[in-house]
Amino acid sequence: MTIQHFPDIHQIQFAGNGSANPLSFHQYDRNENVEGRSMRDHLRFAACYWHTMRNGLADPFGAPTAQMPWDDGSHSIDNAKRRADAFFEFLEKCQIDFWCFHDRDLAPEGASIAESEQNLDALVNHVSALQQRTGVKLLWGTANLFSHPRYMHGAATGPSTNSFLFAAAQVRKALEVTLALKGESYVFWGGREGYTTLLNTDLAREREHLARFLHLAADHAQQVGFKGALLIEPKPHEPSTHQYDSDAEATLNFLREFGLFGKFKLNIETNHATLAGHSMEHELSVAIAAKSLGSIDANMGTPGLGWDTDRFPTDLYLTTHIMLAVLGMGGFSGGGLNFDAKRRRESCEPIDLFYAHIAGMDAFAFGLKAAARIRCDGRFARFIQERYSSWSTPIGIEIASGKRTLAQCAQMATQLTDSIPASGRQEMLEALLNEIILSQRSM
Ligand code: XUL
Ligand code: CO
Repeated sequence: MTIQHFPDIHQIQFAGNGSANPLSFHQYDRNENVEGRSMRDHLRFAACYWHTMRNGLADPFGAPTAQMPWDDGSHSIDNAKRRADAFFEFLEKCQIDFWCFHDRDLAPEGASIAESEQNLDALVNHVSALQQRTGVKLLWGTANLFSHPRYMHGAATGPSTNSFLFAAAQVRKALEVTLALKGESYVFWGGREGYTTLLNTDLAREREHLARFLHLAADHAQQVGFKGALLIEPKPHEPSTHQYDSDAEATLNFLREFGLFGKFKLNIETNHATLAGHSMEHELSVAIAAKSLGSIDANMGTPGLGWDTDRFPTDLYLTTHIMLAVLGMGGFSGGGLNFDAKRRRESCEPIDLFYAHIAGMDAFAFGLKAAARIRCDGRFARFIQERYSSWSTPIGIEIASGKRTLAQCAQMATQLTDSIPASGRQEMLEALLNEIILSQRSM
């Protein structure tokens, strides 16, 4: 490596829970075996280009604060390449195996579609070499269909065909470069695919246009030989007042309604779950029940603030719940844990990028081990099995498999002695969760 952008930082190593070095992993030992696989294979960490390299940490009230010595602030290709160099140095030093990007984070938009595509190609060649040199892989790519003023009313759901066409050009190219970079998935997040006010909106038409757009994208992905998963990332609102793919249930319903189910899976993000008024484990459970969980955007919100604050995920209960869900579905196949997270505006030094990602990685390593202990302990699984045990009796099996009519069910009810159901034992189970999580602290 010629120029070092983080010259004072060596590769972060696992030092264990007692270590006083904040530039070391306390929980994440990438080769440690958990349930027969290495931690690294379970967690499949990714860093995102937009927050890590392009977010100056401005907020609605204040200017950017992030110090980025590698970035001269210009829209030149040289600057874009230097940023990519700094990013891959960061990934290697932080032991992060994957990355994610939007087309416009990576390369500047040009004066025409052709020029934008040339800019992107220049960067794709550059990062392709960086991927090769470092062994870092692309988890997913996406197109930014929300920042440019042309998308202010929506991209696929804009009232004019123009935005649909521009969006088609961007997605076609972004899909193709994701394929060229061997991306494992491709994500659609529709920040403007919703409405600001129903007073000017034909909601039924806009939903149909969104479905048409997704059909065209899926067909194109197939034509060009993209074998990865196509993922939709639900979010209820922000920047729109209402986003059509508002949560996992709504998105799955949308996919079924428009013949898209099976062609798309979901990328579930914690802070979007929070904004939708759900827990992350709720959103994951809904996606997994429909065999549609593709990947995870790992962050967390600040419920009291009510914005998409995209904090680094450091809540051990959250990471434990997420990893319980992931282990429960048999692990990721093409997905992973993408830190769609940004430092606080006050965490403005380059070294904070390391502290932030280390914090998230250690929290997930802890969550993975806690989840494995919960599964090994077996008490939750046994409690749930016992709670539904009547459904494993002949009567339960007959009802569930559709062999009994409502009248027959009603007849059977007359033979029952009415009884009070057993306790749900929520508090006992919450204490058990605490017990298992706490028992890991000394490890
Ligand atoms: C926005 C968000 C996006 C998507 C990719 O809330 O999460 O960064 O992950 O477009
Ligand atoms: Co996201």
